[in-house]
Amino acid sequence: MKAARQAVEYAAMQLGFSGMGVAPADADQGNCLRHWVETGCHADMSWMERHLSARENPQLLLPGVKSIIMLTYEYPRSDARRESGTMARYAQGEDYHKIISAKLADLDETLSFYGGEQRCFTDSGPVSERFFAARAGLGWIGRNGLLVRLQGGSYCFLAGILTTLDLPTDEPIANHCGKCRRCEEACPTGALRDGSCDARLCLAYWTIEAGEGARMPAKVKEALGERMYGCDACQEACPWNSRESKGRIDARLLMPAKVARVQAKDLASMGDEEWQNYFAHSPVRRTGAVHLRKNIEAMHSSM
Ligand code: B12
Ligand code: SF4
Ligand code: SF4
Repeated sequence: MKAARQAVEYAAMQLGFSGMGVAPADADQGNCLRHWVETGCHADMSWMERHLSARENPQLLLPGVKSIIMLTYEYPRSDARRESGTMARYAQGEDYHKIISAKLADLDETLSFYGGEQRCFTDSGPVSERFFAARAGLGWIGRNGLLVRLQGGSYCFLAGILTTLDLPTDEPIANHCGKCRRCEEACPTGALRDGSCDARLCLAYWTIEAGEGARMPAKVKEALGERMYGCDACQEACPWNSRESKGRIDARLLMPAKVARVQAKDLASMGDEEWQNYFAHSPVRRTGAVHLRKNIEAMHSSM
């Protein structure tokens, strides 16, 4: 199956992915995930609970799966809205799910040619993407809980392909966090502990995922600052992110000028139609105008 691996790797690089590695599908994930859910760290993300068995056992997603191909796709390294309500770097441009899924479909076709059956995902299925990316040698799981790479740090999306093909696998690399704890120190709410992120305290959870009825605790609100959507503090602090990445950035992931310029207060008072006009193709759309307005209100009441 060396030829299949070479073919998919070549195609992935042509399609703009910046890295690829392969993990064995039966790699032991330990009980970190179960412990995380059982101790309530997933807050009200009940989907994390519902698909726990599948996350722990990829055979439930694709019977006969032998290998998991993990891929990285770069996203912008700067925040275009520094002055007017910040947005997480990953969400600056068009929705990555669509961009990456189309590329994964091409890779699926390549693998089918070699007789494989596949399931593809990019933050769209119950698969522990960071675990398999680290097992595939793409980087290590840092104290910020993210996949950190020697080249490019953590500013990348992860995507993967479960396949029934038995591909040559990669070895994990060493953890290079050493004695550094900058991410833990930089986290405004103390959400990071022992390399794990407690969503109940995480600003990314509160500004992106929290359900309609959830009320932001005072401690979280006080720490919000200018964050309108998502949080990058534990990535900004990481020394591995100050190194440039080799991968090129897809222009569709850059923020359109009109979104970069509009003030948070103007977004909050916009009607639904105008709002759609700003965020029609953005991942922010999934979170919705109501949630974004709530974030902006909380931002202003905490300052
Ligand atoms: C739920 C979720 C969140 C939640 C919870 C965060 C969290 N840390 O889990 C919230 C909404 C808070 C969130 C926030 C963010 N997220 Co998020 N999120 C996810 C999601 C959907 C699942 C993650 C998960 O399973 N969490 C549960 C915990 C327990 O799992 P885990 O930390 O990965 O641990 C596993 C392994 O690491 C392993 N493990 C860890 N330590 C050890 C030790 C040993 C010995 C062993 C054996 C195993 C092991 O075991 C665990 C189970 O497999 C993934 C996509 C996916 N399907 O994987 C994206 C994902 C992790 N998120 C991503 C991003 C970009 C973010 C944000 C940066 C967004 C932002 N800027 O606002 C923040 C960062 C917050 C942070 N520091 O983690 C990217 C990360 C890319 C990268 N380079 O790592 C992902 C991979 C999405 C993607 N496809 O690109 N996220
Ligand atoms: S995303 Fe922000 S709040 Fe969440 S763990 Fe990182 S620094 Fe802390
Ligand atoms: S800031 Fe330091 S401890 Fe945190 S992930 Fe980066 S290198 Fe590791």
